[in-house]
Amino acid sequence: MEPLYLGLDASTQSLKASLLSENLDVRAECAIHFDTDLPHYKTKGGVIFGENGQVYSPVMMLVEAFDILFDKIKARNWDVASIKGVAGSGQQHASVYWSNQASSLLSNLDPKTRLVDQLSPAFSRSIVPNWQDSSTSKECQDFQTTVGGPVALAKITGSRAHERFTGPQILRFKRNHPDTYRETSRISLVSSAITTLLCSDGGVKGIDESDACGMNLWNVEGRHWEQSLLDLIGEDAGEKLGEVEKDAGKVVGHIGKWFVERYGFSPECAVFPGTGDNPATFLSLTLAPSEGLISLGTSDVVLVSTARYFPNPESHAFFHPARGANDSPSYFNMIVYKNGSLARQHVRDLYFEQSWDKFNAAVESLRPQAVTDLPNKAAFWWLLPDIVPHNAHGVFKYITDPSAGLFEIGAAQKVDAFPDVSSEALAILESQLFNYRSRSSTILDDSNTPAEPSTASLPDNIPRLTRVYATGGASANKTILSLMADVLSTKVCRNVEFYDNQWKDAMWNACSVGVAYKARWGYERSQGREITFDDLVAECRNNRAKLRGAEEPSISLEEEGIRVVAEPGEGARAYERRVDWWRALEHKALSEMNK
Ligand code: XUL
Repeated sequence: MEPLYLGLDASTQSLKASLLSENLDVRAECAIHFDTDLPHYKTKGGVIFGENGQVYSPVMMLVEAFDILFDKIKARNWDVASIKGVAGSGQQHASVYWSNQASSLLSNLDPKTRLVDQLSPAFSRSIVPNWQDSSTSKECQDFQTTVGGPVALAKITGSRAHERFTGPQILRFKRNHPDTYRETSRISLVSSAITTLLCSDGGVKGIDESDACGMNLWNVEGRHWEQSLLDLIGEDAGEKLGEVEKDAGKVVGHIGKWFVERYGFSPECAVFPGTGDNPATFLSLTLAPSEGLISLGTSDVVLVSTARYFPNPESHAFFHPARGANDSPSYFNMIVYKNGSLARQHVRDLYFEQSWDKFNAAVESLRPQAVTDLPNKAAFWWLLPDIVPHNAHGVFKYITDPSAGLFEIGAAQKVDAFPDVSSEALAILESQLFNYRSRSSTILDDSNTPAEPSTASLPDNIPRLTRVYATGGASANKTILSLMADVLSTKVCRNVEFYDNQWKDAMWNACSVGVAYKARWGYERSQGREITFDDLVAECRNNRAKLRGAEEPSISLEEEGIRVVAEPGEGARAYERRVDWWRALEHKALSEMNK
């Protein structure tokens, strides 16, 4: 029987599973969609919108989703008896509150009965606050005041205070519901709650260290809960949060009896620590230091992998999600922008008759083709108050003086619209991509002091990502990908998989696949082999290539599962010289916004 590995992903809207082979081929996937498969919880997009910015989901919806996901897996005859290891991914920041009955209920589950009919009393709080919640502004202020402001909080916890982060959420819960808080025995993140359910041995499993960095509570460099912030919450906050799991590939238990007897899992199937959905995506790409990901979705997200800790109030620094207890620490940094696809679509609809073809044609007709084609127009579309730059709002367009120096903006002229409509398409894309280029370069620039990035003029050849992966809806747009390669001055890649005898765009779910990789790595280590996560994934890819009969056995990653979809052309050199020019314009827009 072929050994298999399972990854689960509890995201905002669904619970998904991916089944992988020993060499990390994705064999099968299935999903439960909360709105449609569990309509009685009455969620929209997986959540319920309450008052005063509250956004949450019912905790029992997640539990019932487990019931029907595993029923579906059984109906599809997945060979669960051959699964050697499993790990879960969960939406970040969201928290689960266990009652003091949790332990005995979890260790005495009846395999003949659904989880939803047994576990309701295991939770002290019936809801899971969602990452879209914005009800904790007061608590965020309190967090920052406690440690001396946003920069200080970012230095300690990897991020300034954010309303969706778990620490401020817990504090608000305690203030509004002190009795229920007192009745709570343990607090999990969604990822560690999944791990707890999978083991069902009575123990509430530790929060994963990478996911703990999304809480505003974890001292990232010291690798412990930040005492001053635990004290701010008070009343046993440390005991409720428990030990953090610092070895991402450790066996934390075996799959529970409920899964063995009800569905036929092997009792030997090992469970590994779950992690957050962004760390899991990071794993699915095995990002090496200086590599990055740009996800072009409703909001745009940029991930930058680094060997050093670079906390900055504009980004979130996370611990690497696949480090063993003895591995040297490394990190990834995440920047989240609200005005992603929404703003691009707005410009398309306003100027290009809702047509991407027309939008793309405008970009292609004007984009720089040579080092001398320096951009001289920029447009900042902050339709929603943005996260980065903090609270930026409004629309600002500039035409700059062609006689000004390379890095200067000269007498930049503010305009309502560009004289040539085609410039609207190029200017929004360039400005968004310059933003990702500029901030990823700041993170990668070793001469910058953490939390106090330099604003001095940068020379040509400022640090850049050595490779960037593009995901999300807009990554299907070839013009956007090609401009991305130019503005970021790097190769743009996508994951591909080999089936029907050819390479095709990988359609699998990155988060559940990323944690299945982690289960595969953890299992290898549990067999007594010391190997890093990245080496294990590379080894599996090589094995796959050999099995496929590829001519070159020690094949490079580029040929085995990763396709370069765009490379920088001549125009890249023009953009390279204009990063500082763009920074000066952003600065100008922000100062005019505040007038
Ligand atoms: C990240 C964030 C979202 C959630 C989505 O900070 O809030 O990406 O992780 O599930």
